[in-house]
Amino acid sequence: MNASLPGIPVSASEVGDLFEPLFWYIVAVTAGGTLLVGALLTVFCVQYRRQNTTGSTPRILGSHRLELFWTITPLMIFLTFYAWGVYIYDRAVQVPNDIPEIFVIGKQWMWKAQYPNGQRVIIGGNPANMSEEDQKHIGALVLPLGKPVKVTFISEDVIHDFGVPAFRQKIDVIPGRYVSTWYHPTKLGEFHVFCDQYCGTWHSLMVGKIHVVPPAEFEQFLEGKGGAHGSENPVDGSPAFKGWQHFQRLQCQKCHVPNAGAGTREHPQAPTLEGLFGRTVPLKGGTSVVADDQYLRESVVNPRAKVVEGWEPIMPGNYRDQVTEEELRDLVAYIKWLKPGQMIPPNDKAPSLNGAPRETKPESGSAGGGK
Ligand code: HEC
Ligand SMILES: [Cu+2]
Repeated sequence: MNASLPGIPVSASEVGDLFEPLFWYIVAVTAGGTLLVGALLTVFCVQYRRQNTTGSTPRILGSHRLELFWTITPLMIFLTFYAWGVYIYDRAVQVPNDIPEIFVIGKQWMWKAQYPNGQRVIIGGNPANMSEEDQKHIGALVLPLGKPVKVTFISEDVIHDFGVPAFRQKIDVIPGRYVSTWYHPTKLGEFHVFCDQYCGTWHSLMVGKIHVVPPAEFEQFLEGKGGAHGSENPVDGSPAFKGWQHFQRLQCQKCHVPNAGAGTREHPQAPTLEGLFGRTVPLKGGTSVVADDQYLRESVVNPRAKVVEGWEPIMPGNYRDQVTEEELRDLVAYIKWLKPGQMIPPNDKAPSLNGAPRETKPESGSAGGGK
């Protein structure tokens, strides 16, 4: 249903469209229940009022059949809310595979979004408190019509919540943990984003817009021609490419060399990171863990939490002080991209919507890892 009633935003996503009928069904059933009870109350009050003042009231005993009827009937009706709700909830939380991933960081008091090719936008916030670079990216979260996207969130500081009324979706954004949802926009237009979790003085600045645009316009925006949506800048490198730069700056390659253990160096100090993503990693103590985004992030900021079997816990434990959540995300993107023999990303201008490292500015001399 899309009648735009006052106070009820239009529904503009697949989950929103699924949710609308359920919402109106619950409104109808509960309103119907209220009216029925009210009407019966009125009728009974009139019909069974005390009419004469003599004699005693008749004694009426309960009926089990009646009790069961008016207990089980409403129960069954209300359980339909549950069944229908579970179906939609499941749809909302199960992120489809193989859809592009946008990464959003909540930060007092703005949202920083990054697209797979490195395009960035900043939503909300006070321009006076932003770096000049960030100010150039103030805009809206641009999404393509009819194409589902995955959105992964993390917070730099306190708990925030990314709420999109038109999509009928909101998700808590928590420090130290990646959480994901997905949006499938079904309508063109501009829709509100709110921070739905009180997060300090300028909580009210953590608001902005989502622009749903035709896919062709979305591609243009990714390439940096997004004038109407903010972010006029050309893309300055994919997350994986930036991650590789941080990798070198932080000297990770002093220990993590290509093909560690396969004879590249006599005594490698650390396991190779190539092909790590998605693998099952044996841990000291006999347990194991699948190397997902969360594990990669934790391995960098808290290396003692899970120590890889067969290696000494010598990795420095203070990287969290040296990188922002954004830079951490780039590092994770770089490690995810690493396949055997890929330690040094290609230095070309190939389009990289799959997130492969690339750069758009020529760079002199690569201080590549493991040379
Ligand atoms: C002083 C050497 C050293 C440095 C520098 C170092 N690491 Fe490590 N790293 C290790 C060792 C040893 C392990 C395996 C033991 C463990 O889990 O702590 C490891 C484990 C890891 C793992 C988990 C590997 C797996 O197979 O599960 C990741 C991811 C990682 N490091 C990333 C990084 C990144 C990113 C940097 C730079 C910011 C870095 N490391 C810097 C020594 C180092
Ligand atoms: Cu907030």
